[in-house]
Amino acid sequence: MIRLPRRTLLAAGAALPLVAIRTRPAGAAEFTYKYANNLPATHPLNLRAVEAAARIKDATGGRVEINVFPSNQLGSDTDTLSQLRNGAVEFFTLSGILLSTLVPVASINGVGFAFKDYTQVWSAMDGKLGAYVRGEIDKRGLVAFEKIWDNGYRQITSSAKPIRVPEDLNGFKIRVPVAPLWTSLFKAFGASPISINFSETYSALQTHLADGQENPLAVIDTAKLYEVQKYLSVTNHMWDGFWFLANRRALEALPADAQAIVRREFNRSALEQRQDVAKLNATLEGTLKQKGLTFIATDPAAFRATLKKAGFYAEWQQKYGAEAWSALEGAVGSLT
Ligand code: X2X
Repeated sequence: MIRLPRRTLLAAGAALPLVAIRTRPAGAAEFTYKYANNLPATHPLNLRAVEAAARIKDATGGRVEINVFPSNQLGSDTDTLSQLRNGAVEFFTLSGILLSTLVPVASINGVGFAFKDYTQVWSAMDGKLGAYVRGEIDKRGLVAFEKIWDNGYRQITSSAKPIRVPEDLNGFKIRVPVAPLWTSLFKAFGASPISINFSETYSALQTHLADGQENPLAVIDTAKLYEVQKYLSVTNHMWDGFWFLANRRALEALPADAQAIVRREFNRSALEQRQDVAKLNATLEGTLKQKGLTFIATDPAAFRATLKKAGFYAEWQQKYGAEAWSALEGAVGSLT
């Protein structure tokens, strides 16, 4: 046995706690972050986000662990946006239209019947219009990654009566997400929009607080809204996407290389998720018919004309201002 002077032993002992503080338990991450969203775990957004989180953990050598919380597990969209801002949640995907309660111009992609097709959507959102919106988001202390995720073209469902023509919306009690653009659009149709967070939507339809709602096919399917709705009118009345948002302080707390990895992998998953939704869109009409929904074709020109006549486009042109409106019209052509 080697005899050490007492002084040496004390010094070694004193050093131990320091060593313990510096060393993480094997396998524990240096940064454990939360990513919240409002969609069911089976939606392509969650399937692809889980993949991104696994790639991030791998590529950062286990330093960054991102736990995915689907289905508003951490709170409604309204609550989660507050949590994102104060840092209780580090990442959140939120519809740009809902984000407009904080960043007004972020709802601009939801202007009724603005985008002709997906080619136009992606070239605008990956191009100048998207860059403009991300710049405005940036001013509010949040970071939006470059690639927006697809929610989709929205369609109207109903449990009461089929919506075939714009006049059928007269007095129709329709759940809309909590944002002024949605309320304005359905008021322009003469409907009675009720603002309800997505987390309460299924039960609002089940209890007939609302007779209808509007969402893309992939949401109607994964959230099982077909269980409480009868008709689906193919209106394509607006295109909606989810910005992948980060709390700036939390993102910037990561080492630069890890920040780049996080950004890269979520952007990659966004592109893959867009493809997933495109594939689903090709089959979901059949799936949802089998699950009991009656599909109704509509004439988009008639719906658009109603909006125009009600002054919807003039109102929003004025609200967004000349710069934002010309960024939109630059992508989709004249709307007024
Ligand atoms: O709340 C909705 O309807 C949803 C899921 O489409 C959005 O996030 C806007």
